[in-house]
Amino acid sequence: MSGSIVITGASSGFGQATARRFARAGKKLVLAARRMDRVNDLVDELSDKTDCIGIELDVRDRQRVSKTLSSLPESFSDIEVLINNAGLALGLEGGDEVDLDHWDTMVDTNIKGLMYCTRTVLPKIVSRGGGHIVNLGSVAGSWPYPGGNAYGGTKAFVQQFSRNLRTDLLGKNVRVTCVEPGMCETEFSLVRFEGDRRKADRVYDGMTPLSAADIADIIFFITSLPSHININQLEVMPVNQTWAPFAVHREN
Ligand code: NDP
Ligand code: 8X3
Repeated sequence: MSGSIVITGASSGFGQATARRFARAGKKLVLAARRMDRVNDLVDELSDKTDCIGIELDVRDRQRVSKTLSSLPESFSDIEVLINNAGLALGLEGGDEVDLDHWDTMVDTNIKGLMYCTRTVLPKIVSRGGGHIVNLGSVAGSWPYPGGNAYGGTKAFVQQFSRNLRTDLLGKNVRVTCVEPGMCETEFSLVRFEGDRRKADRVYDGMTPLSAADIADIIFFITSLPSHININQLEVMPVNQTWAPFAVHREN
């Protein structure tokens, strides 16, 4: 019962690499993002390996998510795996200085967009008799760092939402996994710093971050396990990243 794999945020980073990984295995792909030029390039690249379509989707648009994901061409409409990957961080300012629009955008994309996609696709997965939801969380959902404020909050939502879905879906043969990476060099920091390449590059300077292909391999592994196995959460960091010690402000 091999159905299609829907990947949101397929125009870059993890989404793009995951599409390439699944294409190598001949899986049928639905690739979604806002930047259709990139999605179309990816579809062209992968089309000789597998059946593949691109769809223009802003996950923040509730009506459009519902309409688009409910009206896929028939040969792609049997969705087996949804990879809720579209997401972003904006800024690293402290909570007393932050641009409130940034918080809105992160909540609208990372939380609400992920909910819209899930709510649209999940009944289809249940009615086909099983499948898998993979949500992209982050180490920022478990571990605080300065400037992580709302971004970390959105990823904490993703973590707990994933666990709660597991409990809702007991007996329905649907797997749910929250993948929680640490530092990974994609366009993530370029987006976070609004196109400032120097600032983005400095994040990964002098250390070896994870790559998008590393995360794609992990997602492929999780979804390829025998169907009675559910990886609930998978936290992964580069070896050169760990947690910070407690910070103490001293008066003297
Ligand atoms: P990239 O910036 O490289 O890719 C982000 C993807 O999300 C793009 O394809 C973008 O497509 C898509 N996206 C953003 N906003 C929307 C939207 N409103 N509607 C539809 N698609 C959208 O970053 P990553 O690949 O690194 O990030 C992917 C996920 O992994 C995110 O959820 C991120 O929070 C998470 N993550 C990243 C880590 C890292 O260090 N890189 C670590 C932990 C988690 P487009 O702009 O074309 O719409
Ligand atoms: C992105 C990873 O460590 O920059 O989710 O927050 S981190």
